[in-house]
This record gives sequence, structure tokens and C-alpha cells, in this order.
Amino acid sequence: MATNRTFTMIKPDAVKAGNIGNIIQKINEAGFRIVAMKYTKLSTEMAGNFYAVHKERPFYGELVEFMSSGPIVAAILEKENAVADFRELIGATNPADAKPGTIRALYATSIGENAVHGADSDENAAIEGNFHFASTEMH
Ligand code: DAT
Ligand code: MG
Repeated sequence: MATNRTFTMIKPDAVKAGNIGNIIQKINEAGFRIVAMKYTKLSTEMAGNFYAVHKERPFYGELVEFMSSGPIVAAILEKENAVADFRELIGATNPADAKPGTIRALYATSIGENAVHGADSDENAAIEGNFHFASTEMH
């Protein structure tokens, strides 16, 4: 199978809790190659744009506030079947429903503050990767 790419963010809760290293280790152990990575912070405007697909949802304001509340790590990852395998690695949106050993089961505290983002399709992975790394040289 051909490799493809996904997009992830280590969210502000996991950065604050000191879990960047633990989460990158899980990503490496699961066989993903890091193509691009940066430590950065979203403005409320950027977080609002990033999550624009959710703007009619009741939690949108809370989500934008949380995602702009502190630094994040954004990354593009490569692997066979990257999008689906990464969703499997992170686990369900609500950590209470996430399988044991998944990143959210290990490091998320609530459905809103759930440690990591994972793109949900090849198309969104490309859009989200461009959002953060449009002018970056990929390796
Ligand atoms: P996922 O991040 O698993 O793709 P999603 O796309 O449905 O989940 O939602 C995006 C983010 O919004 C999610 O990671 C956390 C937040 N969120 C989702 N449902 C929520 C809820 N019921 N209450 C609070 N925040 C929620
Ligand atoms: Mg989603």
C-alpha cells in the first residue's frame, strides 16, 4: 500500500501537562515518520478558522478558546494508511470511550481537552497541513 499523510496537533492540555515527549514516542513507536513539526500557538482567529467546520456546534466557543489557550505542537506524519491508523492510535474523541493504550486514554482529561487532534480524511489532512505548513519545506 502507498504511504500517505495525516495531520496532528498536540493540544494545549497535553503540552501544559508535559506530555509532548510521551506522545511523540507513541507516534514513533506506531511507525509514523515525521515530515514536518513545529511548536507554536494559535490565535483565537486561527483556532476559529481551523475549526470552522464546527462553528454551528454548541461547543465551538469553548473549543476555540481552549485551542488558543496555550502552545501546541503541529505536525505532518507519514505512514501506510496514515489517516485511519492515526485515528486508531489516538482513540475516541471522549477519553472515557477511548481504548486502553490509545493516546487519548492515556493523556486526555475530557471530551473537550483531549490531548491530540487527528485529521479525519486525506482531504482534510492536506487542508490542515497546508494551514500550518504552507510555506515549509517538507522532509
Ligand atoms: P475529533 O477530535 O475526535 O475528530 P470532532 O471532530 O467531533 O472530534 O470534534 C473536534 C473537537 O471538538 C474534539 O476533539 C473536542 C471538541 N469536542 C467535540 N465534541 C465535544 C463535546 N461534546 N463537548 C466539548 N467539546 C467537544
Ligand atoms: Mg474531527
